Amino acid sequence: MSEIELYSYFASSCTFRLRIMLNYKGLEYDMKYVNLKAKENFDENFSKVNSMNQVPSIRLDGITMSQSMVIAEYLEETRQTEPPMLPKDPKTRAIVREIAEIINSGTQPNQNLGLINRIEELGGADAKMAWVEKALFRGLKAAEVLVEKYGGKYAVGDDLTIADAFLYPQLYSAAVRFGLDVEKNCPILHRLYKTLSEHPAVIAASPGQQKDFPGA
Ligand SMILES: N[C@@H](CCC(=O)N[C@@H](CS)C(=O)NCC(=O)O)C(=O)O
Repeated sequence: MSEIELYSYFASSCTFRLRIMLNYKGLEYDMKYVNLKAKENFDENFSKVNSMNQVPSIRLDGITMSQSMVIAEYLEETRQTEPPMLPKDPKTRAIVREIAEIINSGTQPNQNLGLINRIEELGGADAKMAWVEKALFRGLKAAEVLVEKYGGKYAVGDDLTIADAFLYPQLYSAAVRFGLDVEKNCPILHRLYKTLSEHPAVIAASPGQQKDFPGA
């Protein structure tokens, strides 16, 4: 058994962020699968792991913690790589966090399953898709401005950072889950998406590579 356990669902973009980080850092981790479609996140036992009834959660160093941004920072503080995923220069570090937060608090919550299902109930499938497209591109276009200014090979400079770990799953959701035209709306992020999709840490973290992927 590994010293790290990750509560994961193949299609969860928030968990995908941490799978990328854990892979990039070369850390061994065991998976605990939580099927969101089957609402296993609302099981009593899982409520004790994550009181928001969401994934991801992680068990390591004798504690269980939730919220992917918090976990990402903890992993970086306790298992730093060289070069680090949070750059040492405070200004560059702030840009990385800004991009991650645009995704974490400004974009992903607007595509969460419960919310978009409710929009569909109230307004139908077209209303749901119109909402998703508007909300996702509002966040992604904001991130694109920063990547245009500060990006290099990756989102910020030439090294993979937490910004990439947060951006890639959101771009994947936009393109694959919702079938949106990322290339047309965010050409710079689309190039980054293509670059990242060839990184081994990203490939191994992808939904289709997960053991709980339907048909895997
Ligand atoms: N801010 C949280 C968001 C977690 C989150 O929204 N998780 C989604 C999957 S990506 C989830 O579990 N959704 C099921 C639900 O909310 O019922 C984080 O970054 O960890």
